[in-house]
Parts: sequence; structure tokens; C-alpha cells
Amino acid sequence: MINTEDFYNYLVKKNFDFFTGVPDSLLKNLCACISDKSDKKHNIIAANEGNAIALATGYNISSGKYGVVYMQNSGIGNATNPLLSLADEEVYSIPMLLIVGWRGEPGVHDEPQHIKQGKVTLKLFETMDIEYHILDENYEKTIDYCYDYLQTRQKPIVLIVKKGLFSEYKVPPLENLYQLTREEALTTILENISKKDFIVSTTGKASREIFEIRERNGEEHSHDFLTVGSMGHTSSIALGMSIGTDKNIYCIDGDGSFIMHMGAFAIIPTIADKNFKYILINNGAHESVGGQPTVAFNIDFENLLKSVGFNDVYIAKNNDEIKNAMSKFEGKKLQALIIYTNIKSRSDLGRPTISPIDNKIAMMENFK
Ligand SMILES: Cc1ncc(C[n+]2csc(CCOP(=O)(O)OP(=O)(O)O)c2C)c(N)n1
Repeated sequence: MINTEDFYNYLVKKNFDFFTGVPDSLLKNLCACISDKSDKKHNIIAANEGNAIALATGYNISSGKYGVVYMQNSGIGNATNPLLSLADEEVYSIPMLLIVGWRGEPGVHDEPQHIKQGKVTLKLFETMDIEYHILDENYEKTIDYCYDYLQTRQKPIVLIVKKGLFSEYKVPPLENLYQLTREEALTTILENISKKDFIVSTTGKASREIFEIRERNGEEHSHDFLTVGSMGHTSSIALGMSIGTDKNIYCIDGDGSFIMHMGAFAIIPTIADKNFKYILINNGAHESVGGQPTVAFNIDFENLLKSVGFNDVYIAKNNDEIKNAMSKFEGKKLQALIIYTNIKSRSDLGRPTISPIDNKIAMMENFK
């Protein structure tokens, strides 16, 4: 195990002072330490991993220093374009240190959405001609090597992080500004949609909670598409689904997910019909992976969504307000509900016991 604070201090000693990325449960302790010790401009929780590569690029050009970009390996997809067409040595040749959490490492039990990504992680970097090192306790030597590499080769290099490598680093959790938990909000949402309606819910604990609420209620799961991976694409999956059917599709999104591919919201209102309903659960955090803050509490969702074309945007902070807003949805186009919740979740929360593919097959039967 690596002492997280020592690791961070060593990076700083080597003159790494700019951090950016998207948090990950496997990098939770490192993310906590970085956010504790860096100021706002030197630890940017980016909208997505591609943005983080771009931020590190800009910083390198103006300061000459090497940025550190942290991400879960599922973020490699988002990062690939700027890694290959911006930072690559055949384009702008930008040195930066990537720290990548290895979910789905072969031989280590993980969820279905991480299996393929885990299997191909090293191969992806090989294909991109990006050198990687699997981080271990001898991190000082590895960081020294990386620093020299960045200086001489002027291109990205990667540190791969296995599960459980960093020691616990505790920071006080974000303040709970709202009464409602996400699970309570989801329970109320499910009570207020018809059994014929469909759900597309976002990556992380929201979908896990929906699965458990259904179990508790003795209901089947075949109306729920739990977007287990592909963070940020929930709204576009729901939009596509709503085009292929007249049935109601409720998109249940998270603020981190919304921000990750916010561009989708320029398109959605130009296409969505009455059967597309959008609900955002805003807890101002990436709660599922450790509660790191997002900027969502600073966003005026009502004006934002109306400016792109939503007709009605309701705000709810308790169960009655959720119920009231949802009662106004039916038969109307471009309806959205923003629910403010706290960042509490159950420590005994389970995971879906039905495979994604079986879930999809059962769902497709229901669309017939
Ligand atoms: C591309 C990608 N980057 C990072 C992750 C790791 N991840 C899973 S859930 C999550 C947080 C989602 O935050 P939000 O949408 O606000 O939902 P919350 O967890 O707060 O309910 C993150 C960062 C991921 N699955 N995919």
C-alpha cells in the first residue's frame, strides 16, 4: 500500500502542481488528498476526461509544467481523441502524467461494465503508443522515471493504479444542504410513474437504488434500463429510446453525468417528443465514487434548460414537490424536473443481480 499523502507530496516535490480529472472510487483517497491540498485552479474536477487532457495541455503550454490527469479506465474513451489528436508527439507533443484507476483488472472481481475495459486497458495504451507503468510501493523511482521521460520525450505517460493501492485519506464530507436522500427521491419517482412507463437511469448508485426499490416492491426490472457504464450518455439513450416508441421514457440523470456530456442538451429539445421526460437528481457531487463536488449547485437549471428549449422546468426539494411536478408532466412536451438531494446513501446498497444483456432482452420484449 502507498501512503497517499507521501505520494502526493512526492509529486509536488517533483514540481507537479496542476491536477485535473474525473474522480473514481479506486482513486478516491488520492482524489481526496489532492482536493484537500490544492487550490481550486490547481485541482479541476473536469466535466469529462477528454476535457482534463485539454486542460493539462493548455497549462503545459503556458507554464511549461506537466499536468497530472486522473481518471477511471472507463474515461480512456473520453480521453482518446485529445490524447491522439492533441497531446500526441505527432501533433502538439504535450507531456503530462496520467493516473488511471484499473477497474476490471483481469482476475479481480468487478461489475460487467468494467470487464472488457479492464481487459483492454493496457492494450489500449500500447495501441496509442503511450508508455505505462503499473504503480507499486516503489513509486518514488517510478515518478522520477516519469518526470525524466516527460522532459526528454515530451509526450504523455501513464501510471496504472490497482485496487486498494492508496491508503485511506479522510476529508470531511460535503455539507448536506438538503433533507431528501437520492433513494427517497427515487422511491417517490417510481411511485408516480405508470407500470407501462420505462426508465433510463444514470451510472452509479442511482441505478443500484432503483434496482433495490423494485426488489423491495416485488416489481420486475424489465422497464428499467440501468446505464451501468457509459456515464453521461443516459439522456441520449433515453432520447433514442423515445424515438423508437410511443411509450413514456423517463430519463433519471445525475448532475455529474449531466455535466459530463452537457452538449447533449443542445440537441435533446430539438428532437424530444411528449414521451421523453427528464428528471435530474442534483446532489452537487459525484456521490457514487466518493462524494467529490461537482459545480451543479452553481447552475441555474431552470434558465439553462429553458434556454435550450424545455417548456417547463420544475424544482423539487421534498417528496410532495416531486409528486406535484410529475403530475403536470403527462401529455406535455419538454418537461424537466430537478430534484435537490443530500449525499447520503446506504452502506449496504447492493448491485443489480440481473446481467445487463438479460435486462435488455426483457426490456425489448416489453416494447413489442
Ligand atoms: C467515463 C467515466 N468516468 C468516470 C466514471 C466513474 N463514475 C461512476 S459514477 C460517477 C459519479 C456520477 O456522479 P453523478 O452523475 O452526479 O451521480 P451520483 O453518483 O452523485 O448519484 C463516476 C465519476 C465512469 N463510470 N465513467
